[in-house]
Amino acid sequence: MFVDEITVEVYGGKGGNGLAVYRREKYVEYGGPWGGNGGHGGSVIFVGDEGMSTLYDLRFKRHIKAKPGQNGMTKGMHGRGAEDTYVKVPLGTIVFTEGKTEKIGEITKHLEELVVAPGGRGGRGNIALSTSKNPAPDYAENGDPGVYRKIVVELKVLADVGLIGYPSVGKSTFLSVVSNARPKIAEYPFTTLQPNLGMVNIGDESFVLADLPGLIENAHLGLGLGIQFLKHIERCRVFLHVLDLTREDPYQDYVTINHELEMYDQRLLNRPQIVVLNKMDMPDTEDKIKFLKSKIERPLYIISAQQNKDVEKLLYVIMDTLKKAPQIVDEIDEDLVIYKHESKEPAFEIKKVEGGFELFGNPLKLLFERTDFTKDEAVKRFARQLRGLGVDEKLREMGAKHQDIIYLFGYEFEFID
Ligand SMILES: Nc1nc2c(ncn2[C@@H]2O[C@H](COP(=O)(O)OP(=O)(O)OP(=O)(O)O)[C@@H](O)[C@H]2O)c(=O)[nH]1
Ligand SMILES: [Mg+2]
Repeated sequence: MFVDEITVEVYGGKGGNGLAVYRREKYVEYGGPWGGNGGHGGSVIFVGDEGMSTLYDLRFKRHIKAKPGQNGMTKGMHGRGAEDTYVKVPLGTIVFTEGKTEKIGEITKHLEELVVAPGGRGGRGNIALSTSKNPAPDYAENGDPGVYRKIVVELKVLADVGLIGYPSVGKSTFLSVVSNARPKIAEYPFTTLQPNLGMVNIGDESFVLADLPGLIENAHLGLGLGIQFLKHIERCRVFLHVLDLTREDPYQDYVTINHELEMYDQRLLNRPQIVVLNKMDMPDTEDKIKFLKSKIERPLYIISAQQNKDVEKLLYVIMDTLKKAPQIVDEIDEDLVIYKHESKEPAFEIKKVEGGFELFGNPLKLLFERTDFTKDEAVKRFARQLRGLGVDEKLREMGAKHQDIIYLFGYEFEFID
């Protein structure tokens, strides 16, 4: 099965918890704080790999989890930060948030990295939390949770030239003759199930050629392998349209394929298109060639891919056409807001509910999760943090009274005023 769009869940690793312990030494009555910080949680990072051409691997990795950071230790030792989890993806991979509302980023170069789920910060231990006012805190911070996200990963093949045509006309054969790529070749239709890319060197120049699965009538409606491939074709700057001289009516094939391009996106008809008549080695092709020449207004190139006949001449024509071809502006990308990691959301929100008030908001949740609620001091600190954010003030403004219930991420507190 061909995969070019896939939803995966990515989990940044949790930061390690900070530790609260005291130094104990013989003959020393009071030890100072002695707990180290938690290590940073690992991130999930996509990395470009020029050797890959599909998202097939991700089909078996729907949940990608990075490792948690190590907890802080005694004697002031910090927990080790977790290693990041790297996932190789092909060049041309675009990552969106769920529902494709926002673009997280895109990978276009070999070894280019994109953090798709950052790991959480490690919690501070009681050494780091000590201040002149409170030189020996008996609490530490919990590590932050890592970012969890459902993402949509999409691949658009990045190729200069795309081979289009009916199944079995010899597209893969052509790619195999002009590049090092070794696509599957066979006499039955739909041999090629996913795009194959090859680098074509000609003189001291080169271009990337994509061998795409064959198209048939109503491909734009999803017939055959369908619309997925039209999406790849969209990005090629030049089309190499292969016609098979052994087929009954190659002219009709030519018309049908162009009609499919038009139905998918009218602008595709304006892309430079080089028409290649393949399988010239077969007998009785003269009449068809003559007929095609009279009907098709574009220049025609007659070759035998299998016997590598007149192929090199064609490569120079392709290179020339490519140099004159306009760059493709990607309209889709321009509409999208690039996803920003730093949030502009308010620190908290308050809603009046039955019997009290409810607090929510991600920044607030983070402070909540950092807090070790088994320690009085840590809870007091959390209360101070809320006051610092202006929560108390806002609650009063909204009419909160002493001992009203405040609901907070599944917990209940009393409002003390
Ligand atoms: N006689 C002759 N046969 C050819 C030539 N080029 C390709 N073929 C044969 O045509 C058949 C189909 O070739 P492929 O290269 O697999 O065709 P394709 O266009 O990639 O087909 P799909 O992947 O199914 O879309 C194979 O049996 C090839 O050996 C040629 O120039 N002459
Ligand atoms: Mg093929």
